[in-house]
Amino acid sequence: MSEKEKQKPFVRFVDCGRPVRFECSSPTDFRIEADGAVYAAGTVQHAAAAAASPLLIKASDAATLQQWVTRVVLTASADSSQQVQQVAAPPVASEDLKEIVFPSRNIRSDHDKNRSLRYSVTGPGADQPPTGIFIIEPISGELSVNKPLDREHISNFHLRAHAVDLNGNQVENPIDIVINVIDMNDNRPEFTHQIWNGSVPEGSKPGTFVMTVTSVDKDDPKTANGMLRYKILSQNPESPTSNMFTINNKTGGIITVAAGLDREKVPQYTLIIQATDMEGNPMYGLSNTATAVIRVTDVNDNPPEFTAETETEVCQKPEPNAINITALDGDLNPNAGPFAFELAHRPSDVRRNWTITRVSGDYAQVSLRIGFLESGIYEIPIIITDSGNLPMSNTSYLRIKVCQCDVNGDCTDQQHIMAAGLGTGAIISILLCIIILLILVLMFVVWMKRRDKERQAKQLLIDPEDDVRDNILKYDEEGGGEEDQVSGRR
Ligand SMILES: [Ca+2]
Ligand SMILES: [Ca+2]
Ligand SMILES: [Ca+2]
Ligand SMILES: [Ca+2]
Repeated sequence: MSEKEKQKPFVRFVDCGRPVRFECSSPTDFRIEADGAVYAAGTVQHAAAAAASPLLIKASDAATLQQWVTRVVLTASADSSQQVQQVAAPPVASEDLKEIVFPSRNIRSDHDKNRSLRYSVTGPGADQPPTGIFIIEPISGELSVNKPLDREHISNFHLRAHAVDLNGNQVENPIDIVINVIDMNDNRPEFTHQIWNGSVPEGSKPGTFVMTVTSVDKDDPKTANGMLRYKILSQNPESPTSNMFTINNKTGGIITVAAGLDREKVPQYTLIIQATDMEGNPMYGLSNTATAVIRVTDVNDNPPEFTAETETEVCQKPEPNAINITALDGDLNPNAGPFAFELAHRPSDVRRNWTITRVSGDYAQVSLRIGFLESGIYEIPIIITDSGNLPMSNTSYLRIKVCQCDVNGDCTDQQHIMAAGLGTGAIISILLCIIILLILVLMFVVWMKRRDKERQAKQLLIDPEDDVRDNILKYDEEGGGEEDQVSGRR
């Protein structure tokens, strides 16, 4: 690069009307003016030196805090003896300045000082499909971007620049121009499925792998624009804790992080997963969400039990009375029914007195095995076993009241049932209340009778005016009662 060239800007950036501030990555070799013009501060000998530390130009918008960085690739002229200026120092076009004529670059030959030249560019992006992206001003040699660029579609262009005189004679060898399109973050991460289905057995330990979700970003994965990070936004239901799962932020692998998965309580969880580019930066990154549905699969962790009634009555003599029993298991088949019903071996009289018959998978009948059983209350231990691979069983107690029955098979010794139903204390209390009530009634009747008799006696002997007073005095003096009446009669 000659001294004269150093006085001219070799690339000029435009601010697109924004109040941006330009910065240059190697201020010792280059400088950038406020108007976007880039000057070489020293002599750039070879492109290889520049390629080792690429020249980066940063534009910052102080108002919105947005920043744009673009890279200028410097390559040597095809032949330094040729006087085409910096034709091989191509601009790097950026995706986000799509419709702006940016950056412009003059392709000029020193020959045009003497004669008029006409410039042109050829290759894909110029005269070959996709045509017209790059245009060159024929007289000034200014190269510009004329159409939107999309790195995700075409990441670089190879153009050739030509200079001919007015007679059509080639005055320079054609120059190669490589234009690399700098990636901009113009694509959101996209999940490959909107709904992801996974499953995990209940009771799994923390750290158990569940599933992996995947999102893709069309931007350059070598830049932050295409570097994704995952996170769980929400979990529904938040039971037994709000953080039952965690996600590997780079791989999207979901694992359990807490104990307490119980299908019988929460058979399914729904997670909202978010993927964000710019390495998960919440301020600048673009995000998208998907749903992960995690089914909790059944494990045999519940023994079967009686469905409801565990207390019943039966006649002393067998037939036709059999007791129906049904069982229920919190698990799903085959960890639940069909069930096996069995009388316990102990106490020994259980199997001697009773028999059990399975009617269906979850239904059996208990009946008397012997011809007669004394009235009373019997607790029958029944072992119920489920069909799980590792079966679970449970001993449930059936409380049977054996009673005398009439011809219809109904219990006749109702007083026993009442006695059994009410506690001794309650019965005593009721009897005491009745006795107290009877005493009160008796006292009232006696008092009424005595009053009537007194009245009849006084009416005959004493003046009616003094009657009441005298009666009271007498009552006070002698304490009242039967004696008074008796002495009065005498
Ligand atoms: Ca992106
Ligand atoms: Ca992009
Ligand atoms: Ca079970
Ligand atoms: Ca279960």
